[in-house]
Amino acid sequence: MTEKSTDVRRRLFSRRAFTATAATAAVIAPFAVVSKATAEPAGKTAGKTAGEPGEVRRITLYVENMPDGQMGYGLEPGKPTIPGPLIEMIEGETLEIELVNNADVTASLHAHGVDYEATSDGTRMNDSVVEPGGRYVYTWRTHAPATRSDGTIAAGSAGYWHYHDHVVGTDHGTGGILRGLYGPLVVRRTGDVLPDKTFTVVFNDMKTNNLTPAPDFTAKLGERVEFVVVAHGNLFHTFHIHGHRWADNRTGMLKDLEEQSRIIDTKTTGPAESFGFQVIAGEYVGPGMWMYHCHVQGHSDAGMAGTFMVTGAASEKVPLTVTASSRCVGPSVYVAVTAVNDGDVPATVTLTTPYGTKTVADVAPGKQAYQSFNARAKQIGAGKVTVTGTSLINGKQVTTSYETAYNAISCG
Ligand SMILES: [Cu+2]
Repeated sequence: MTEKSTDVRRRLFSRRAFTATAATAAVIAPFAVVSKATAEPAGKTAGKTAGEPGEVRRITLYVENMPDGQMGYGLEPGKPTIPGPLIEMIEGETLEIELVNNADVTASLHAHGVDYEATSDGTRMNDSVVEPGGRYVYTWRTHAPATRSDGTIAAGSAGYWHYHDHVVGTDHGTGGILRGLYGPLVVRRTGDVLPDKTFTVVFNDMKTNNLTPAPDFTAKLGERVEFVVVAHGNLFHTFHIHGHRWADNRTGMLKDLEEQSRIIDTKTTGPAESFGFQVIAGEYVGPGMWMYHCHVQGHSDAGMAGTFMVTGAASEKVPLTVTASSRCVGPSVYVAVTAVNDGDVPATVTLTTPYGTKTVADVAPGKQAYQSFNARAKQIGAGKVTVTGTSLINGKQVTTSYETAYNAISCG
């Protein structure tokens, strides 16, 4: 027998509180990213891009024990998360990470994708591990793309990478990774479009972010959402998300209309591989509870599935300020109706009264549709006008209706 969809939903939603912290793990962002990102309100994503690389930055990362034998990295003592905090860099930057080991076993920090000396590789072999109670500084460098003297291209560091322990349990960190010592590392290129929010999905053997079922994520319709997907352990996984798709390239976005990168909605990822992409939440599909899951059937059936909840945004309405009034022009009554477009996009506005209807196409943001309707009478009772506005919002045609009253009036 197949499981009823309501049962699936109940199961998927039965531990929301438990996963909330995992979905909102802390973020380490380069200064340039922070200053740019806070310059504009969330949702206004156009033009929000990664800035120039900053100075050498230094952060402190804590390794700690967690309940049930798990372990996590955190930016503050007593606040470890699984996955660990999102660490963002801009190509050209150097990050010094002081790892403080508050756990009861020797731990370390090993990064993928960035440049480092052997003494920053997080292995026992290079003595770059941290005893309980100890601390150690790892240095990660990054670089922009360049042309070598022979004309070939040296790739830049930008990409969706990750970090993890390399010493707990075995000299490969097998125990540390299993217990939760892993996290996302995003290296951006100057000019990259920044997301409104980033979600990390780590398929770790048969768990997702060390949880079963997988955690749930929430975004507003139209928000630019970034997913970082990592696999760990001994299994291959196929990430899939419903209703959304991306380009199979560095950013997940097409650079221009000519780019031929394949558009996909599934990607298979093996141990320590990672990728990332950005989507506009609900674009062309609207709000809803969109499932994401590993598409290896036995894995999804075993709980490697969660939801990407896209809620309706405020901008899902066509915002109009509507006023109506009755007045005398000589002996005749007129009903005047005004609708101001308070939105960010043009709206087609229809004004409807008992005395006639008028449609004004493409009313620009800040502009108004206006009509004074002749009632062809000396007096009228109180009544109502209806105004509808229609706009294309997030690729979807949205119509919103408003009603406003006008007063009774007697002229002449
Ligand atoms: Cu899987």
